[in-house]
Amino acid sequence: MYVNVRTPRFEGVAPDDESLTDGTLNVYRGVQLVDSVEDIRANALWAFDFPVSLPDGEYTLHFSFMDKAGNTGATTSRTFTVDATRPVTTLTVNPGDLTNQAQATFEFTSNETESTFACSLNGAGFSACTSPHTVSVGDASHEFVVRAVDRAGNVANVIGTHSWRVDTVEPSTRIAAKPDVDTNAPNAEFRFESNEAPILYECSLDDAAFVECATPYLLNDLPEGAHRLVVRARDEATNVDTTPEEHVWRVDMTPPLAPEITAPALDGVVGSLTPTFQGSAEPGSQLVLFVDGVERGVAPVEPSGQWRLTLTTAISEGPHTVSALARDAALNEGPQSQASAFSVDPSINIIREVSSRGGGLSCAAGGEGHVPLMFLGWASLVLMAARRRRV
Ligand SMILES: [Ca+2]
Ligand SMILES: [Ca+2]
Ligand SMILES: [Ca+2]
Repeated sequence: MYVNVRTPRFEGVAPDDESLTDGTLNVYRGVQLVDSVEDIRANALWAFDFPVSLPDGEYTLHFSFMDKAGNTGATTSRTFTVDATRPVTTLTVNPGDLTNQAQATFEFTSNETESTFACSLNGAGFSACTSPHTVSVGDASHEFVVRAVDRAGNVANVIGTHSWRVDTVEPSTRIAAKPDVDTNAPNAEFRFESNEAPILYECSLDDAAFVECATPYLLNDLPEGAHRLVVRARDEATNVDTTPEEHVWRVDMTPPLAPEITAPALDGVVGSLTPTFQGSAEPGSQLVLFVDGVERGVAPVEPSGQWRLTLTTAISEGPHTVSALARDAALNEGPQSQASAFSVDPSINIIREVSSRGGGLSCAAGGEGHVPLMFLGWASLVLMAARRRRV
């Protein structure tokens, strides 16, 4: 048997025998006598605490009575082990400081064989447990304590404790700042946000593998063309946002070519003080029109490459020049086209009107091209329009 005190208590009942005198109890460690207790009264219950402090170890006790003739009677022998030393508990496996697993498994040992263990979770009472020991807990901070109890019943004062946090919820990701969908900048700056902190981000640029990326996230010297950045937040418990955010944009550093102006034709004559201009330019770009070097309007260029712009404010009669440039979606501006001369002469409208009322007379006064020398009669009106084509 095991005892956990150094001065164990011995108890017994002496046989009811008038022929016996007092008894003697000898305690041995191996063959060495540790101490003797004599004068144990016969014919009675007897009990005493052993008078000598016994170091931890195995002992044998011999207990016997002597009869009145001096003969030693039958000897009773017992072995016992003194263990008054508390065991030491060691926690060998724990779930780490932070985990995304609701189940946590602990493994623990004692420095003494045949120890038993008692476990406590979050301050609850200790209950018997064995290693490995698994607990299921929710998203929160937790504390686990385990202590060994040796064969003699000594409870460890060196206990295993572990505090940890469970986080099973994946974080969210938001792109808070990003480049324009169309940009002429080869560098891009992103900013990310999440509902958790501290937080890490992982980025995938143009379908490359995800790599850790801090916010702000700067990209330099991107080649022209389409780009796609996918970003996902990853919390410290390694939960990853399974619905990443993405941004698609295009780097365009190439300005459009100078537009072509097809109407009015070079040196053409228009009748309107708010003439309509037409031509072609880079599809999808914006056409910026200049009359006499002054910007007079902006018009979209159709996917076909055609554009058309009618002035909204009048220009004066007489000679003018028109030129244009194209500005693409990334705001690259191409060169201005060479200035093209044209004239405004409202009188050709009268010619056109006269022509249409007179019927049957061909007239090229459609707002473009030249008007040849003509002579027309209508009522009392006689009008001569003379133009010399300058080619
Ligand atoms: Ca012990
Ligand atoms: Ca989380
Ligand atoms: Ca471009």
